[in-house]
Amino acid sequence: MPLKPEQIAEFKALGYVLVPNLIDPSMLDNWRAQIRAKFGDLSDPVQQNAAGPPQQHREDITILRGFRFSPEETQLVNQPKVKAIVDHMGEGQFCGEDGNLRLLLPESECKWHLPERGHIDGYLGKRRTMPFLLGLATYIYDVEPRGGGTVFWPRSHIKSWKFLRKYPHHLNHSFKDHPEYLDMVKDIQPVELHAKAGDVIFWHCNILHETSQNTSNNIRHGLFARLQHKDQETFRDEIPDDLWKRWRI
Ligand SMILES: O=C(O)CCC(=O)C(=O)O
Ligand SMILES: [Fe+2]
Repeated sequence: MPLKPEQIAEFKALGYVLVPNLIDPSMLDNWRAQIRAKFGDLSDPVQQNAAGPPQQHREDITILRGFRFSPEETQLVNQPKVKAIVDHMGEGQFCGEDGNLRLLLPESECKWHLPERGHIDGYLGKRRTMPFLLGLATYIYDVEPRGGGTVFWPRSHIKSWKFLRKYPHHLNHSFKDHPEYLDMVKDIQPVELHAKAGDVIFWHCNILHETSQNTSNNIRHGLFARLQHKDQETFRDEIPDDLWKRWRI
């Protein structure tokens, strides 16, 4: 089941698309059971810490590092409806393994606000381990508004591409803090993508996005996978004259 034409149009225009209901409820139950079996009761702060310490810059984020669902058929990238869409978007050229499970802990007493800045997963400064990628995100439990949905800056993938066309040497830097880039994206209203468990967000590697804040009472369980292009080494420094050159949509 590939994307519908209007979903492709949305992905191209906004830089992301949220597709409802791509994971079977039985698989969601399987994932929840695997997480419980491995980490116990994650609502207990001691268990959260044991599963992965808070991030230095964000005490409310814990990444369950290195954890992968098993067997492989249970991984996000191998869910039939997800795989069909990924294969369609890149004609089978996107590959990679399951991503990180990121917990966003509730701060129910805090006032919710949008993040001020975003980051870009592709073109990651000097290391640039994955310059070209397709991002996937799903939530393992429903995420309500202000409950920790990832925030995206719509259409910023096009701004990133235009910036790099003008300043190709910035491929080697993290250009997201460049004054001219900041000026290009300053009028964009970021959007919090809250969603039901099992909806999947597909996003372009140039899109600005950021972890939000969770003022609900529930832990946000986010599963994020980054699928690289299998031939990325052959075009590592390319800034294409057509943004959709390597895509098949
Ligand atoms: O935690 C989030 O909502 C965003 C995660 C993210 O930026 C990433 O995995 O690349
Ligand atoms: Fe990211």
